[in-house]
Amino acid sequence: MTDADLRRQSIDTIRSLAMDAVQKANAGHPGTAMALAPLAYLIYTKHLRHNPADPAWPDRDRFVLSAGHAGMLQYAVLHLTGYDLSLEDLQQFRQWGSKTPGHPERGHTAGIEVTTGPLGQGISNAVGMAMAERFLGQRYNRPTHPVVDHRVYVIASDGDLMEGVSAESASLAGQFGLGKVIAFYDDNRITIDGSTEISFSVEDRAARYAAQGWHVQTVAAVEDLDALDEAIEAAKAVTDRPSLVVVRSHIAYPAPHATDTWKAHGAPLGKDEVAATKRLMGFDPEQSFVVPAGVYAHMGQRERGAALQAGWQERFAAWSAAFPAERADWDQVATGKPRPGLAEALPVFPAGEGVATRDAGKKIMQAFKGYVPTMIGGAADLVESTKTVFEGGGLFSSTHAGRNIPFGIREHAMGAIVNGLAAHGGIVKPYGSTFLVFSDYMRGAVRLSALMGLPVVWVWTHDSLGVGEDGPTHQPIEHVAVLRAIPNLWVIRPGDANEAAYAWKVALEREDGPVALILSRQKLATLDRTEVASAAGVERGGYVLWESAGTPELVLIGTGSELSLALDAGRALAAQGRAVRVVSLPCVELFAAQPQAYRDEVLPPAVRARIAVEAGITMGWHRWVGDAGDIVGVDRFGHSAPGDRVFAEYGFSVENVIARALALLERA
Ligand SMILES: Cc1ncc(C[n+]2csc(CCOP(=O)(O)OP(=O)(O)O)c2C)c(N)n1
Ligand SMILES: [Mg+2]
Repeated sequence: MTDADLRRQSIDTIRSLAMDAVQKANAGHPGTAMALAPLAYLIYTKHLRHNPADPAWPDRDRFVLSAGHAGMLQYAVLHLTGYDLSLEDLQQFRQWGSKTPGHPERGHTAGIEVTTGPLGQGISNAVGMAMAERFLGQRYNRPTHPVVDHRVYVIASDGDLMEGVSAESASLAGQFGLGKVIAFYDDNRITIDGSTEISFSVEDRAARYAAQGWHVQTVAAVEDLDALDEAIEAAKAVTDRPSLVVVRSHIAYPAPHATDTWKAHGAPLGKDEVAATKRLMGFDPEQSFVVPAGVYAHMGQRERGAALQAGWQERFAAWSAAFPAERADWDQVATGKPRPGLAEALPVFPAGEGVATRDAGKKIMQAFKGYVPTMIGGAADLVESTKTVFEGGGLFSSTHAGRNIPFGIREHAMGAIVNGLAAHGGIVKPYGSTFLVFSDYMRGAVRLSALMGLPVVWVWTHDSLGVGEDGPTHQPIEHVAVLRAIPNLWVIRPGDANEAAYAWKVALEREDGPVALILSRQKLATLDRTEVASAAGVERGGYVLWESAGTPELVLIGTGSELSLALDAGRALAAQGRAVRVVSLPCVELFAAQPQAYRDEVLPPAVRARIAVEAGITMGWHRWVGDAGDIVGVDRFGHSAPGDRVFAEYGFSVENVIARALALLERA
């Protein structure tokens, strides 16, 4: 068999595995996996610098299948190139407990870098990965000793390019000149609802990317391996701009009836069409999951991968010997933890002074920045407002990988890029920030950060009615509650500057998922911790802040800007002879994770008169106040006026909280 025959047979094996797996599962997306088999084959066997035996090798090239629905394409290639993914695993495609879920999932399957499926995310994650590569390369590489030097390959579909998030991230990739990004756009002119003639034919995609600063090439046929190869080599040679290769393909090729039909996107081809396609490709139509002799040997990458990694290991060893301090830093960063001493370095804020938690955050960041030297991030054009910055850290640009990323007004891409920074590894830990009200604009990425368990920080400021004059468009009402609804996302709304310091500590120390910090625009009284409990209670999610003498008959629960309101009301009620406890509950998720005994200690089940005070929708609070409790919240939109006035009008006053408490005590 000639080499060309082997290539052809290998590519057809990918197609046949994709058809078979989808057919067996009776669900999935065969068409694009089949059509793009030549591209995936060429990337994985020739260009991608990877080692199937060690998918976590730090300097490997990254590969992202942004068109996650074509997951079988990647599974088939991972199997054939030697990853820990067996033929049986492919046969279990989309089944309970299998290594081959319906869309690729990070941490679940060897060789999958990020979870994809929500279109537009993967290609945006790739931008973050390339930024991580740039930052770490600048930090660690020394002349003649490159230890961070790898590319990020992406396959994207029409949907990826249609989704706005990809336009935002492409704009940033162009701005920063991320030459390590090589993206392939599958120009198959078809989506689920039919031809792109109806929805995506006027826009010139190649021109759009060129206008965004990308190096753009076109390959007329994905079947033309030589042309593809040439384009990839040219893309590699362009190092000052990201590359897009527009590749014309025909969905489900070479299926005789399904090719170029939208039906082939998301449904099995059917037994007859699978058989007909196999006949065309010279495969036995009676058999499934067949890998012809010679294909494993031809596609296997363990040998090439081991050699590539060994070469790097040698450079790394030489670098380690020449630069022991850098190596020690590398090892510390590789732990994923802040440097020792972080807790002691956090500032303690004096009582009395009013400090907005966003301002406290700025001070806290300066205090800890040396303990997380590879932490980078930024705001969506709101540094002046969210106060998130590493002073002296420099800006991230096309010429310098500073610690402060100017994301511009691109919340959604910021979310996906921060996820990419985290997924790359070595960035401990990335963050993104904007107004809380615009967390909606990045929610798709935030959800994925939680699903992937990425250790990232979302910093959202201007957290309630306290935003004031900007009015209802800028006053987040339902946001904290709907963020709490995302599993595995910890949402912390600190009640004063010292709680903010502990909130940051929790965020920096969490390793298995994202943490959201909800900070205030307006000043909050810094509580006198000699009179109330230590803010360290934040680490348990909730704690008894203060209580009057005697067994409590009433519990007031506060978060964020409403904490001191709850405290003031509690003290006033105590002065009237009531036995009152005030609980700070800045992080519901952490509190819920505490042992029942601790939770009962803080919120004694016997005390049924409980009031929660939070300037947001009441949804979710019933769990903590119980069916006999009450909630001072906001179940309508806000209002344009000075913040104090809006708070007062909406019932966030000591008088109202006292009145509601007394009414509750009457009822209970
Ligand atoms: C954000 C998002 N919206 C919708 C979907 C559902 N969906 C999956 S694939 C797809 C479009 C398919 O067209 P294309 O992206 O061109 O992929 P192809 O069928 O050509 O492989 C859609 C709408 C999704 N996965 N993500
Ligand atoms: Mg398409």
